[in-house]
Amino acid sequence: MTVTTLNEFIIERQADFPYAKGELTRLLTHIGVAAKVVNREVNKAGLVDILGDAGSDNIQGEQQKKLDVYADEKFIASLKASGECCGIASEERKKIVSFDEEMARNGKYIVAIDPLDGSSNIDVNVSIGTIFSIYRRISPVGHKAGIEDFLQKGKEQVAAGYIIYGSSTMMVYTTGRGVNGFTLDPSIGEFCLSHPDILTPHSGIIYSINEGNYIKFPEGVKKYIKYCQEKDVPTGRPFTSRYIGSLVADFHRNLLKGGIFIYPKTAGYPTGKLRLLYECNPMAFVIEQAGGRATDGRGNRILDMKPVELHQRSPFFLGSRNMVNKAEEFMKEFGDKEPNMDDIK
Ligand code: AHM
Ligand code: MG
Repeated sequence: MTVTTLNEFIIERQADFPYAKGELTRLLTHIGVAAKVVNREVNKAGLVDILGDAGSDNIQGEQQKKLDVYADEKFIASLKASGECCGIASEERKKIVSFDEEMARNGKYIVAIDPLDGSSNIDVNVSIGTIFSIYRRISPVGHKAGIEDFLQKGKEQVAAGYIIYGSSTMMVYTTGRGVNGFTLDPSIGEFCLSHPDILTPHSGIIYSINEGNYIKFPEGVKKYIKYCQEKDVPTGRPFTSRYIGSLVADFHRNLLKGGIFIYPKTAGYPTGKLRLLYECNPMAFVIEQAGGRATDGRGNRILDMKPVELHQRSPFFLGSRNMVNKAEEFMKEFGDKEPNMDDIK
């Protein structure tokens, strides 16, 4: 049996882009290398003194774990070393990182990244992931990257994907020509093509939402959840509820099996919780390339949103096309206004 490694695949696909000079190829390769390094640490996290709080809060005010810091540093170092990336936006950093070195200033790409998503799951040995999004810079080559390079619409992404550190470690990505998944074979230390041309089912039977927040949800979401729970044999209802609390893991399962993931506006998060640049946009690109949909629940495509700030949040509805359509019908009929915090205390 022949195996295609991630590197072989990336190089083969370079021919898809007639003007490509191998820059994106090198960038993706470096992401793969950093993923292996982070994977090694994630795997042995229970063995060494790397678990626990790093003693600092990230800019979202959420507690940061040591592995978040480690992953952030490794991905940034690897992207810088690629020579193709002039700047990075990371969930872990308030401001963009613009590289000063000449080689990096000549890089044509910028990367938005969530180095270790689902961090609340690290110390309980539950799947976590890295999410990345790549754009062509709009600032002139030779200069440092500027904020305008990062505030591009998601539809301008040239590549995006994620790494899931799960029961197996996988990298799944798209360059706008379908979605491909690679599983890390630890015996040879290579990502091998295991899931070519991933397509998500148009309908599924899984819904993923943090139901603990039920009373904080808009009426449309509450009614949609009830719809998912009702018995209706032709549509496969009641649906199954699955929620890990790691976007990457919840997304990956639903991508392969069919389903819907929702993080709506809530009384606590009036603009949603998930970040547009490095959580919503890359996943939206992947799901659309797999035949699904990603919106804000009000019919607005995630990839069409113009970001106004780096750490902007958005309500997020994504997954199987028919399920997202249905959820949006409920939002339209019953409303998408989140309740007031004072009213639910
Ligand atoms: P993080 O970036 O701090 O890890 O937070 C993002 C995570 C996502 O992985 C997940 O989908 C969501 O937060 C879960 O949030 P909640 O615990 O509110 O359901
Ligand atoms: Mg995150």
